[in-house]
Amino acid sequence: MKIAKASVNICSPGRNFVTLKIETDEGIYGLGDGTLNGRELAVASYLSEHVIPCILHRDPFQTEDIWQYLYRGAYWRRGPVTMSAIAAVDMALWDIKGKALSTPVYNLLGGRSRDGVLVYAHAHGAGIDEACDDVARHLAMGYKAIRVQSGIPGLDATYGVPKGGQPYEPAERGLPSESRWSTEKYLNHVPKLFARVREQFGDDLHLLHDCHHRLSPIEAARLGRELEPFHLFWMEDPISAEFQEGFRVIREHTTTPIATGEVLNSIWDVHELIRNQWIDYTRLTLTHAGGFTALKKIADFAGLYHVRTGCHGPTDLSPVCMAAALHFDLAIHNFGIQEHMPHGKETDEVFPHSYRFEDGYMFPGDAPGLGVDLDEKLAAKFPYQRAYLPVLRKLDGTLWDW
Ligand code: EZ4
Ligand code: CO
Repeated sequence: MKIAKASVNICSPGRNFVTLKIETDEGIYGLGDGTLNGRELAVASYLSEHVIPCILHRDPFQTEDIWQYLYRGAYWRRGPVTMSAIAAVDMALWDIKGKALSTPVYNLLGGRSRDGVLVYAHAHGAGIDEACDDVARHLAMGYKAIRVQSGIPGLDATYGVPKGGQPYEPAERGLPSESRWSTEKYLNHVPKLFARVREQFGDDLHLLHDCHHRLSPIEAARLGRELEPFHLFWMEDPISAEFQEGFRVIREHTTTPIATGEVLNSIWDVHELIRNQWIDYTRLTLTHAGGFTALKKIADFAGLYHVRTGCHGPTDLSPVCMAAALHFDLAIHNFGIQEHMPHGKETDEVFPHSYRFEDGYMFPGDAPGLGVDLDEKLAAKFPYQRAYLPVLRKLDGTLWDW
């Protein structure tokens, strides 16, 4: 079997997605997600102009050699654009392998290591009362793990809390919006939020929180320590993820488990964090970190240090990535949890899939390959629209990490 053709689909059914379709001379095709929120066209042109011409006529079963060719062979390595493009190819090739062998991809990764994939939902509210109502709503849906974010008194907008009642969606169409930030107000508020949530909902529920890169190591240490009585599953991205050594300070001060890595792209971005046992969960995703071929190695390395996985799973990764993540999560040994932000109706219709949610767990389904498709006719009705993530400034106007 040979790769006969490959094409990039860019569509916007609710938000932008970049999908690579690889077709073989035997009529089998595979899909890969290359979506990079706010920088979609960079990955699309990297694929069309620089990657597709190099993979034609190759054997699609050679996932390791093709991965090495695109990574080592390109001389220029790493970074979100490159690694998302490599991931899209890798995912599509594993999809082809599964379809050619008539088996779901998880069987090619070691087979099922568990019955289902524990997922966490997002609960949020303008204040503590509203956030608690949203936790109750997600509990009623069956979720066993819930991330909680709430508005901060004195700040107009906060990460993870949408304006109005709609689901949280990080990207906004048009140019980037700007909002203001105060670390002091945030640090004073968050322990109160979790005190209330634990008091109201008891000990069984797994609670998570995303600091979204905004603190210094010692500020994160203070927050982690103050959250200890509420036993979080994890405190996510307390500081900017590329500052690997900064995590040492946090670790020395608190037993609150730490997760990071959704913006990281390779083993070289996390190996100090893992080797020094400064984190408990890696957040790297298949799409932004080079696909199955790369993430399997990162997970195996992390497993040696009792670090588990918690793949990023926002709406800005397509259902192709969600499907791929569920195969990965079901198969690897040191799986921790999977983020689940359900896609909107339009997205789900453009990407029909076999995965499903039931009683707090997700299941990839038993369709051969990834079990996800792209309805290209329907996708054409939703053309790309420029969109960006917001930009953040401190109250005095200093540019800050969003
Ligand atoms: O801000 O996916 O844990 N989830 C997150 C996400 C990220 C977006 C960025 O595109 O932090 O909401
Ligand atoms: Co996050």
